[in-house]
Amino acid sequence: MTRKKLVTAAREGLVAWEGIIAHGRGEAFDYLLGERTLPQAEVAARAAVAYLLRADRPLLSVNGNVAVLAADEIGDLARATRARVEVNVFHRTEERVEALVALLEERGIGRVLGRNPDASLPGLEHPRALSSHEGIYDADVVLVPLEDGDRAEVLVGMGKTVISIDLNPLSRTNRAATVAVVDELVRALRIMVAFAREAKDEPEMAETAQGAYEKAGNLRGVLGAIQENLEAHATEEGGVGDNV
Ligand code: PTJ
Repeated sequence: MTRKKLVTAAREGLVAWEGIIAHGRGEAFDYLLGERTLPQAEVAARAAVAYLLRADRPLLSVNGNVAVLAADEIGDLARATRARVEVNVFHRTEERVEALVALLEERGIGRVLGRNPDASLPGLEHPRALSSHEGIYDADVVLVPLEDGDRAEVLVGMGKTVISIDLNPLSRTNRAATVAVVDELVRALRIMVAFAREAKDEPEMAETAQGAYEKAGNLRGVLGAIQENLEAHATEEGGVGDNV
């Protein structure tokens, strides 16, 4: 169903064709993780929410894949964390930005940014650099699900707290991010929404969640879980298991 949704959306011009390739890469990593949320991802997701709740200017960045797969969850998270939402695509055309903003607005997200960029991220070529002062450019904490590595690095270089959601534990985005949530987009966002609702009026809960996250150890744990999963399959009778 997810694949079909993305392919249909790509034909309609909402999702970039590169987004279909990115999805395939994500699926492959999800198999390696055992298609479940690891405890490490849960810890990272809660820390990510804590950063958003404690931010002055939290911002959720939405690209084609994210709008098509998770518009409702993005809306829920934006409301629970009082974050702004900006459509910010890598493969930019004005028509696609307009269609994605309209899609998010139809799903009940008020005043989505992205139509009229008035700022440029340093070090990126023109269409990829466009952003809004009211949104990504002046945000202090930015959630960038399924982000391209170059842009994630630029945002970190600008001094922002960057939160990634990306199934590839080795991606440049995850390596650059302050908090890397290695989980499937919709699974991760649902955990984040639930925790945001729980912690939004509980500052100590958010502080504890932020303090409980240590990035290097968390990513080591994710790689260890992949290794264990592979070893379990490799030692099953008859060789590899059936989830690949
Ligand atoms: O809509 P645009 O123009 O902004 O383009 C969006 C894509 C995704 C094409 C663009 O940001 C891009 O090129 O991203 P990358 O560099 O391919 O990185 C996307 C990452 O997301 C990869 O590491 C994938 O493994 C991961 N990924 C794909 N689908 C999911 C995912 N992670 C979590 N959940 C998914 N459903």
